[in-house]
This record gives sequence, structure tokens and C-alpha cells, in this order.
Amino acid sequence: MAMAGSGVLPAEVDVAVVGAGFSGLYMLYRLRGLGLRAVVFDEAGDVGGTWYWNRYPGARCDVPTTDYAYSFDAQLEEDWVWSEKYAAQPEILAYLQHVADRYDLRRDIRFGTRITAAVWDEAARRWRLRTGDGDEVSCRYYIMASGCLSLPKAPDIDGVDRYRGEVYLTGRWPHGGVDFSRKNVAVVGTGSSGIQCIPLIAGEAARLTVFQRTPNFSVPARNGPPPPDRVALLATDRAGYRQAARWSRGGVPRELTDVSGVTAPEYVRRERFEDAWQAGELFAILGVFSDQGVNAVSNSRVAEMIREKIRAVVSDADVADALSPTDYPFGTKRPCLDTSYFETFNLPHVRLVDLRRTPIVAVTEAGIDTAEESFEFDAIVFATGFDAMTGPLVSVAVTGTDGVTLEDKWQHGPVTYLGLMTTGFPNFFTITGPQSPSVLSNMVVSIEQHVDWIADCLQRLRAENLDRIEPTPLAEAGWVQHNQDCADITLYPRANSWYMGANVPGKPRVFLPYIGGVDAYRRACDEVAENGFMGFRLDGPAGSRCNDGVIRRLQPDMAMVLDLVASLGLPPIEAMSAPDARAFSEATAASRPPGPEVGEIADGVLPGPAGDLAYRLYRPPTRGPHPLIAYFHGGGWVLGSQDSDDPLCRDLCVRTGSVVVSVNYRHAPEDRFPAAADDAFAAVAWIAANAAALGGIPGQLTVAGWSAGGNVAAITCQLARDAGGPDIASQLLLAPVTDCDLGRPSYASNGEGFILTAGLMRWFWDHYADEADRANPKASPLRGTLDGLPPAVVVTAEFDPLRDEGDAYAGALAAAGVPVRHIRARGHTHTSLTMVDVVISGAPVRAEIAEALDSLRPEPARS
Ligand code: NA7
Repeated sequence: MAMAGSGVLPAEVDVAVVGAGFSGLYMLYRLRGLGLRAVVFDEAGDVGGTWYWNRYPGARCDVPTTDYAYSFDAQLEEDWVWSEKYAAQPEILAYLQHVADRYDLRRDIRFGTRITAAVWDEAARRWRLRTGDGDEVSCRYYIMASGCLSLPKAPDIDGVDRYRGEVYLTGRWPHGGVDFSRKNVAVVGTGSSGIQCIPLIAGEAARLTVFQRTPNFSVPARNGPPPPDRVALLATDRAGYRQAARWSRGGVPRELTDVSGVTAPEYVRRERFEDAWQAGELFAILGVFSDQGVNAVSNSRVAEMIREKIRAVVSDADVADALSPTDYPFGTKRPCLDTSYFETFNLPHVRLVDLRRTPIVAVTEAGIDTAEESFEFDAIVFATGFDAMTGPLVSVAVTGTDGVTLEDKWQHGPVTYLGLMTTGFPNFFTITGPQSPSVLSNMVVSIEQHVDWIADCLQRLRAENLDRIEPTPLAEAGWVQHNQDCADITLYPRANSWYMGANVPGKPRVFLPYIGGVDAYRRACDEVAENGFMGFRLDGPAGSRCNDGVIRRLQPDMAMVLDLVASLGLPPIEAMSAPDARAFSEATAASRPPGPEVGEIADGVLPGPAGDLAYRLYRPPTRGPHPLIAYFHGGGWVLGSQDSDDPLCRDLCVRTGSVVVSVNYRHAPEDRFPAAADDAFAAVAWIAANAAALGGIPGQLTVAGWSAGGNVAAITCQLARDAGGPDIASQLLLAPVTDCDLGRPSYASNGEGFILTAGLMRWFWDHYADEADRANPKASPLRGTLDGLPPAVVVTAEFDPLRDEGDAYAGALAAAGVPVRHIRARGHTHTSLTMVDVVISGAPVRAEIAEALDSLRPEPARS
């Protein structure tokens, strides 16, 4: 029998914690270990959190229980043996009760007590909490350990209160259980809770009607004894296994695949899928292909193979159809693990009502009315989900500095730093809060990480005689942006899921959890702590300090590419000879994704000043004539050719609806300055003269280039102006080399670690031009006269050594009266935008480039 904490509620404690589930129990354990005085509040009658409330038949975890367990005490792990691969609710609850007993935690927990309000008192530097009974407690630190899925969604169906029969909510199930035998039962909702309880209720009830609004993807759990391989791994190296979990993507050790669902042959796709299907694990089915979370084609292949499975099980084709999800990518709504879910619909007394065809009109006194039928039931089970992640936090009236409530601050979606704290609410922590990996990970691993981080933080504050911590607006805005960046490269925002807040009417549509991975997240939190709690303001008797900053500015996919490159330990290009460097860059190019399909690709040659120049032409699939783009590749005047920027040229062709003519030019060191610039000018003159024959609209010529190609493009525009032709309508300069001064700040900040290094740039310049020639505007166009040049789109990247000279060129063009669209690619590097279908976050920037080019075209030519 659960016991409320003994004695009177103390008026003052060091720390107050809300919630006595996995988070609250471990938090209390750590706080005690630090010698802090703590009290835990929980509305429930005992420990357990989620596992206290969700007692519906079939309730189980959906991460193997071997992994869904605390790792902080090896002896606890030794002593507790799980009976099943996916333990059922009573066993998980018993485990948490055992933990509470083992560490004597209950004496500091107030059960049956809800915290209704919390107000920050700046003068006292304390939180004042109020309970539902009207009691008050003051604490230095206030921690919400209230869970992500703990506040059931308020029933949003007309007439729910009118119904006279038995009503059950899966998230608030009666302790004595429910007897459905001989009853006519309805279940509303087919999320995890519905999918878990439906087969068991069907086994008991006389009749079962399932009301489904959105079909769900579900995989057979293949429950049974704990997987022997994992048990063996834990037995031989428990510590190593747990450490691997902490540094894994989802909180369960797993080898990541590099097999793409787009390019892998069908037999490989099927084999991988079948293995995952047999494994019966969420992370397996979510990781069949490396790109299924970000690429719609790859994703649709997994989705279709699951639909095949559903069709193979469900005997009625119409029912199979209704049970098959088709309108959101697989995984973007949380997939389920089931035991005989789809089979249940073959039973004669089970019926599926597809609410998309016949929506619920109202709940009546006797049952449920749909648009077509009136149903009567003895009992209705609502498995309609939760106000996820933010709901439990804003359900307490939390008032921070300046009298602002958390609900007000988060009215457009959660705003946090690391999902741990929020500006304006000092000393207030959330365990597995929004914008942390939380629900996308093995919760217990994420809980332990947060609890440990918070405990270590409180320990550091005490050691340094500080007692107030609050994130800065800069750090918080950076984290929110990073979360958004991570979500934006995935397919997740496409679904109406509870991850997006879309299940609760009126809730802002924002992706709630952090999707960058448990490993990446842990690294970020560790770095913050190691860098003097970067992004936090710390105050106390010892004074005040703040190392302000943004912990993650790079686009997340670019960061992954950089990590991969670093892990390969490649030799620097500048240590190679030019031929070796060329061979190396060709070899790397061979393995990249091809870029989008275009209408036609044709190779040709055009006359240059010192011989023919090869070109490759990309024609859009639409009817011509089209605007023309003369394009010059990157490669530091040393590397590359007409097809070395192939994916980018295809992308430019398709996005801008232009014929792209990518022209090769002579390379250094064989042909040094000004060979490249002379070739480019001659090529543009030839393209302009042959515009119609190439399928271009005469007078609609853009001169474009990336990097060194941007350099010769910019110079070509200057030469054409001076020569009185050819006629150039606009210029597109992507991360261009515009000046020989390598002393600009971006060389210092971005000169290492972002693929194009300062050393490599020096090597390029040395190959291309003598010192004496470098300041010549034919090498450094920033030093030329800029008035009278064609309108320009200049793109610079935040983490490019060439950023500042590109910025300077855009600024100087504008100052000279040239119309300029300057696009600053936030979080990107020199190479980001060329890495089509690898750095997915580059796509919106290329879309903006296409839009900018279009806006520079004369009116009639605009698309
Ligand atoms: P979910 O996954 O949010 O599922 C709720 C289900 O209830 C889902 O099928 C909803 O359809 C349905 N629903 C919600 N409101 C209505 C109304 N008004 N009418 C009809 N159907 C409705 O919650 P669960 O409890 O199953 O699972 C939550 C998480 O717990 C789970 O993901 C695991 O992480 C553990 P919808 O899809 O919104 O159309």
C-alpha cells in the first residue's frame, strides 16, 4: 500500500519535483545523493507515473524492457529480471514500486497531491508552489518530472457527457480492471493504446466496434521471453551495453545502416524490410533504410511493404484497405507494436467503422451516432490520446519573472534551451521536455541523461556558491532554430501527429521533440556544461557570470556530413599533387546522388581563346525556348570540369526552368592566371551569340558560377561591361572567390573543419596566380569597378572561409547601384548547396536562389 510522505509538508525545501514516475524517482534519488532537501508531488496514489495510470488491457512498453530500465545502479540491474521482451504494465509498475522501496523514496513523496500553481519570487530567488489542497511550499529549484504523455486529451466529441453506459479512458483505467464479457463494446481511437487493447477486449466482449479516424502502421511485437542475444550482451558487458545506449541515435544500441531505400535493389530492400518485420522492434522498422525519415520515395517503399502485410492478414479487402495508412509518411505518426491487431478484424464479432467515410456526429445517451448509423453500446473505451509534451507543463499555472506564465510564453509553441529550461523561468527544469529527444527515444535513457545533467548542474551551482540559473534569449532562440532545422529536413512535419501538436484542437502546429538523436543531443548538453554552462546566466552570492552563445548553428545534415568526413581521416587535398587531387575529387563525386532528372543532357564543345572548351548542356523537361544560364564549376581553378557540378546543374536547370550550359575552362597549374577568366569570357560570348540555337531566349542570359567558377563569372560580367557585350541579363555568384586577401575574419573562424579550408584556398591561389597578379580585378573582382554590372544574386554561407569576401562583393555591388539579392545561407558551408540530396537543408536555399533569379528577369520572362 502506498504511503504519503510522512509528517507535515515542509514550508521550505531545496528542490520540489512534480511527478513520481521514472523521472521523478530517479531525480529524487540523485537529489538525496547530493544532500539536497527534496519533496516530490504526484496526483496519483502511488509511484509509477504513466505506468500507474495506463492500466488498460494489453498496456506494454514499446521499447524492449531489457533497455527500458534504469542503468544507474548495477546491483539493481542484477537483481531485477524481466519476464518478457515487452513487459506488461503490472510488471513495469512493480519494478518502479521496487525501486521506490529499495531506495526508500516514498517518505519524500506526497501522493494524491497536485501542484496547481508556481510563482517565481525574484527577491527571494525561490519558487512558491501551491498544491490543490491550498498548501504552499517554497523551493530554490522546481523540476517538472511530469512525463510527456500524462495529460489525457480532453474528449473532443459532441455529447460525451450525455452517454449513460460505462465510459473508460485508457489513460485513466480503473484499478480493479474492467469485465467486458457479454458486453457490446466500442473503442474510439487506434493509436498505440487502442491497438494494444483492441485484441484483448475483442477476446472478452460479445461484440466490439472500433471507431478509426486515422489508420496506423503497426508491426507484430513478437513478444515472448527477453531476446537471448540482448540478455547475453547485458550479462557479459552490462556497462558497455548501457554506454552504447547512451551514445546511440535512439537510446537503444543499434548499428545504423547506409542502405538507401531509393538506390538499393529491390531484393535488398525486401530482405532488409523482412528482417525488421521479424525483429518486431520500432527502431528496426524505423531504420530499414538510412533515408526513410527524410526521403519520400524511400519512405513510401517501407510503407507499401507494411500495407502488403496488412492485406495479407486481413481477409476482407475493404477492411484491409481502411486499415492501411496512405496519407502520411511511415514513422511520422508514432508506429505501433501489436499482438494480433490486424487479425482481430477477421473475427465475426469485431467491426471497423471508418470515420473518414462516416464521421462521428455525436455521442448519444445510448451509444455513438455516425453520419450513417446509430450504434448502441454497453461500454465505450476512449483511446484518444494525450495533450502531449507541453500539456502537462502548461497545465500548472507557472509564472516566471515579469509575471509571464508558461502558457502565455508558449502560446505559439514551446520555446526552450535544450528542452531543459526556458528563459524567464529561472531555476525551473523540465525532464524530457519539448525540444529534447524524449518521445523519439528510449525514454528511460533520456530521463537518466536529463536527471544526471540537472543533478550535476545543481552540484556545480552549489560548489560555486551560485543559486540562480536561467538561459539567455540568444541561446534559447538558437536552440529553437536548431530544433526547427532538424525537423525541417525530415518528413515528420507532414503528418497530423501528436508530435506536431496536431491531435489537440487549437494547439499550435510545431514539431515538439528534438529529432537530432540521443547521441547528438547528449553531446550538445555536455558541451554546454563543459563550456561554463554556455548560454546560461548564473547568479548567486558569488556573483554573476554568463558565457553567452548558440550551441548548434550548423545545419544538422551538414554537421553529419562533416562528422563523416572527419571520421574518414582523409589526407588534406593541399598535401596532394594537382593530378592526385583531381583523381580524388572525381572519385568522391562518383558516389554522390545524381540530382533530379532533367529533360535532356547534351555534351558539346565551343571555341575558346586557346582551343575548344567542352560543355554539358542541361535542358528542362518543359517546352522551350528557356532562359539560359552559362555556368562555371568550382574547384579552385585547379579541379573540376563541365560535369563536376552535375547534381547542382540539374537542380538549377529544373528549379529555374533554364537551359544550363556548364562550360569547362583551362585549369592551373598547367594554365595559370588569367586563362580561366579569358576562357569564361569567350564561352559567354559564344553562348550569347548562339542563344537561340541552344534553345535559349536571346537577352535572357545569366552568368553563374560556384566558388572559383563564381570568380570567373563575376569577372566575365565586368569584362562584358567593358567590352560593350555580350549582353548579360543577370549574374549568380555562389560562394564566389572575389578577393585575394585571405585575412578576413571568416578565414579565421571557418578556415578549418568545414571542407574548404584556409590551407586549401591558399594552395588554390598558389597554383593559379603569382602574387603580383592577384590584386588584378581579373583575379580579384572585388577590386574592379562595379557600376553598370548586371543585377546579381550573391549567395554566401555562414561557415565558409569565403563568406566575408562574398558579403563584401554583395555590399560593394549594391553601393555601386547594382540591384543585388544577397542570400545568406544560415548554418551552411562552402559546399552545402552543391551537395544536392545529401545536404537536404540546402534545398530551400536553392529554391530561394531560383526565386531570386526569377525576380531579376524582365517581366514577360518571369515564370
Ligand atoms: P494516440 O497515438 O494519440 O492515438 C489516439 C487515437 O485516437 C488516434 O487514433 C486518434 O485519431 C484517435 N482520436 C483522437 N481524437 C479522436 C476523436 N475526436 N474522434 C475519433 N478519433 C479520435 O494516443 P495513444 O494513447 O494511443 O498513444 C500515445 C502514445 O503512448 C503512443 O504513441 C506511445 O508513444 C505511447 P487521429 O490519429 O488523431 O486521427
